[in-house]
Amino acid sequence: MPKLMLALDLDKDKALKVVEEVKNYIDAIKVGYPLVLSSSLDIVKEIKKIANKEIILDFKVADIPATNEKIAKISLKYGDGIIVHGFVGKDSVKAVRDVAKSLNKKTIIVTEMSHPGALEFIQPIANKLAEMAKELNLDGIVAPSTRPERLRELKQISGLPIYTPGVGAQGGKLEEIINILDDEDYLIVGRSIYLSDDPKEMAKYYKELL
Ligand code: OMP
Repeated sequence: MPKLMLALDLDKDKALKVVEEVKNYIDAIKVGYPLVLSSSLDIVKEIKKIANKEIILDFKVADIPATNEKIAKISLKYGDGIIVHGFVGKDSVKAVRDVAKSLNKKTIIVTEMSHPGALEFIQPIANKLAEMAKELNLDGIVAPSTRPERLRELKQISGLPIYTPGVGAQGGKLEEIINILDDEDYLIVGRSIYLSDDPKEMAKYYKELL
């Protein structure tokens, strides 16, 4: 069964409340800038206390190798893995991967993004990013649920676990991608769970469909 990853782009109080409500129906959590910048990295520990799930840091790290390395060293004291950008080049991605590997944590790379603007610059290089992910033996790629045919292709190219956002608020349909996903893959859902009137029911709904 593919895993359900809750994206938490919320402030601290709301995030902790949602985690408490949905914890029995989710497998993993993704913490990003809106939450960490409005609280601190300690939020990761607070979430773990409520729900002892895998937590991935969505920091989309995109800097020179020396700075990427520092970001990875600080961030990966918290969380179980980190999301990086690949367009900055292999050396920058390797810098994060090496820190993550030494700590037994995951490095996940963004390939094609799920929003319309992804067609402008990142889609044309996305297959190469998926190839790089394979070559560097990373732990997964982010690929879009909003474009099922691209999701399939990027999964094939990388041969790695997929972390796929876009279902729900961004218009992606779970029924159109469900057959592409394997047990090792993650469906990322944020707003359509945490903005719903009943987050628990929505999380249960996605979990059951998976
Ligand atoms: P919802 O659109 O609210 O379900 O949230 C999707 C989550 O996935 C957000 O945290 C986004 O920042 C993230 N995301 C995308 O939506 N598209 C991408 O291409 C990549 C990501 C990501 O890296 O997680």
